[in-house]
Amino acid sequence: MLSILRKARLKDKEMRILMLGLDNAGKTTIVKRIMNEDVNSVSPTLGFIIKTIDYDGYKLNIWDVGGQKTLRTYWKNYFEKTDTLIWVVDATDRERLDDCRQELKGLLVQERLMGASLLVFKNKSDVRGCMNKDEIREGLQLDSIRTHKWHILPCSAMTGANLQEGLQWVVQDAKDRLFLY
Ligand code: G3D
Repeated sequence: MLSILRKARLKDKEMRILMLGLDNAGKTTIVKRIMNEDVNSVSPTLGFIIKTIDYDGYKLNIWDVGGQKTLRTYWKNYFEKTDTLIWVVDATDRERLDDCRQELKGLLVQERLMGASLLVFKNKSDVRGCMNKDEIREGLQLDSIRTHKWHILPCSAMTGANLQEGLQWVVQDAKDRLFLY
């Protein structure tokens, strides 16, 4: 049933994207950069922000939800109808990589997120000495994911690098799914 509804929406070229990650990963800055807004005035997201972007003929509704530990229990309220989960990782935060892996693992077993694809944004890639793609891939144990189609992209909300490529992947994945069902 869920997949039929999802397909109907994809046919309408409308997608629901849930952007999650630990606090300070750069979620809000990514959304602002994509929207061409000022990225120097970002304050922590205490609730959620929804932004709609038109991309390649698709209407992308991006939900940016606060990632502080106290807010993570509310994440589940946003799972419904998610087409793509964008998991944002702070590539400079080695100390919390394990925490980051556990939070992601917890999401991927959620029934209401089954059927959603996963894009991992390795954010803050502009910072020298940050973790590389393989370190994040191994640290998050991405290769062991069997339940979701996934992809990892290094990006920077500061420079804007690879953000459009990320949206392109999201839209291409939606197009591919229309043929799969
Ligand atoms: P969040 O929404 O995931 O909690 P924010 O994260 O978007 O609030 O970003 C947290 C901090 O990381 C901000 O710095 C922001 O400027 C910085 N940041 C976000 N993305 C990047 C990036 O790609 N590169 C670099 N170098 N910094 C980034 P402050 O100083 O305001 O806390």
